[in-house]
Amino acid sequence: MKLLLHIFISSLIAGCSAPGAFSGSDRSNIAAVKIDLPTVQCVMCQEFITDGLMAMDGVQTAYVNLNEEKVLVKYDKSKIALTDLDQTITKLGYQAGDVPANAEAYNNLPGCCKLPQDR
Ligand SMILES: [Cu+2]
Repeated sequence: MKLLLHIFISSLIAGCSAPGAFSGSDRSNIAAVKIDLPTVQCVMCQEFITDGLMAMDGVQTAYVNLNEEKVLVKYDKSKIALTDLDQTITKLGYQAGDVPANAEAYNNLPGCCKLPQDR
């Protein structure tokens, strides 16, 4: 009797499932900065500023400290410049460091968020 051996060669294609290059941010691009918020008043201000900064592409975290009147921002330097952060804050109606608030935005803030002399 003849035994026929059929040899099946199966080629296994090793799927190299490496996740590939992350298109996102490189850790070395992350910077942290504290920006003075001399006109910040209340919890609402805190929310406005946090939300405004977090909405920016490249901002990782934004934490407003009401007692210190500062915001701590971690951001991607390859996407955002420090002046962009200032600009976002001033457009929300708040002074950012030495950069004055946008007057119109400030006028549109709720009363509790304005300086005591403007309420
Ligand atoms: Cu407020």
